[in-house]
Amino acid sequence: KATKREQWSGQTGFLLAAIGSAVGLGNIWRFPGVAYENGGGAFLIPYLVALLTAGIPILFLDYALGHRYQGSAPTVFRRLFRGGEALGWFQVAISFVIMCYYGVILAWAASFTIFSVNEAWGDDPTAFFLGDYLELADEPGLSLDVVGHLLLPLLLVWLAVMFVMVLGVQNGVEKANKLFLPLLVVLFAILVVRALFLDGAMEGLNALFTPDFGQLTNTDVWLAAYGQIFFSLSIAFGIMITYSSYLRRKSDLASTGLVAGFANSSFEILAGIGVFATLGFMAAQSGVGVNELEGITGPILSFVTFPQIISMMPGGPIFGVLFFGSLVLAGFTSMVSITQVVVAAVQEKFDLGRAAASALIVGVCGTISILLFATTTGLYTLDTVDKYINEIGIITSAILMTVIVAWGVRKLPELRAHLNRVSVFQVGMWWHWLIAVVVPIMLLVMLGSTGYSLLIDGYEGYPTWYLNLMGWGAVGFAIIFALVFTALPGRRDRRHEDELFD
Ligand code: LEU
Repeated sequence: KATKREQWSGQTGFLLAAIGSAVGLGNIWRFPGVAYENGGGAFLIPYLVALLTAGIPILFLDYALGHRYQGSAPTVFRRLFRGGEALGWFQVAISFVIMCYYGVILAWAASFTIFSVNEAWGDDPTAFFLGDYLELADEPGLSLDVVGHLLLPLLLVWLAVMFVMVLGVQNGVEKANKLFLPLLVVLFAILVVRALFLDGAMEGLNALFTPDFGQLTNTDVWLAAYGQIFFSLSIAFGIMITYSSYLRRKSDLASTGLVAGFANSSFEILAGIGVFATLGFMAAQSGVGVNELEGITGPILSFVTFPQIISMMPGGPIFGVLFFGSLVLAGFTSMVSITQVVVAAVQEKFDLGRAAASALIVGVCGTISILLFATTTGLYTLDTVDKYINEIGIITSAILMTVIVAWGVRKLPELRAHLNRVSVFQVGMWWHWLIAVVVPIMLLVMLGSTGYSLLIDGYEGYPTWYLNLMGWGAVGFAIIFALVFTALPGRRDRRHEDELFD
């Protein structure tokens, strides 16, 4: 059966969905910590350079590929070159892995929205999050001890995701974004304004924005900036390829990309302001400098430090609901986008209906999320998988994609013409240089250096067997997944080059 491809209702629907995907947990719980650790205000320089030299160019590449070749990632790359399907499935595999743990963080955020109402964490938020809530084991490992009370929120998250998936691109994904994104902006704006009026807010902002220029010569800082950009913009692992494939023929790709890219970074900086104003308050209350505070990174920032602060401030519960509610809204629209990558790919390959494909994928991912991340060792595993799949998986995918398109099949001129066809913003030759030369070199250096340090120094002092199994294992899983799904027999693709969407 030749069903017509789903479509967004129009360009605005697509733009909102693209921003909804980009703005996510990464903006609120990852960016502020990364910026703080990497030179504060000075980090903004590498960050902007990374956005302009890699983020926006690869965003354009994803858009051009998805829109021109009209398909999910495996379909797009198969149409692009022989054997390309495997690269597409590699991207799908990365999305699948991220999907499984992203849902878990979303479930925590949902629980904490409710916990905020009566400050359920009592007077020891650390013990509450790590002990009462996660029941975290002392040592990283693989326990099959599932923590019972984590199941209900997780189940609700998966059901909500499935509900949106079954409704489809226009009635599900687009509507969810049209509802949640504006709501997020309003709630988060209230939160930031409130934070700015807290005692000590300015000290916090100083800590974030005072540049430590010495850090500019530190390669790790540059690597962190490039690392942040891919996850944050949802690029190079299938999301934007999939989303742009639902755009109508006459769509302005490049201008939309610019708006989406800058909207995401603006939100990121806004989150930085909100979070640091709040940290400034905490520092003032505890009589220390902001740079003496601990617990400013990763899950601890959102789920331990914020609860501590919420308990200190007047009207804390409202602030808490705003903060965790924003995490849920932002995370949910990202979650939907990442699920769509997998659902669309499976649907196309095996000729399945939306409902069947969604049920299958959400079912499998839901089970994995429970067995790996809702156990007493779940936090360690989540942390490890996240690190390796981002810094090795996504970066490898981006290198393969840029090198093959630029040097293997030499499609950059064609793709640039495609971008410029109906666009107000015209993409110039600079784009070829960035995609063909600058991005691959930068990312290769990055991959080499991160890979080397992970091999030699490990990560967070976790045991080697564990890093091999869960970290390198996650990357290995993505490769095997790609090969297996490419090899499986599927629907034949009868589309020819000359039937391209142009
Ligand atoms: N861009 C999203 C974020 O910043 C993540 C992506 C995996 C959907 O949270």
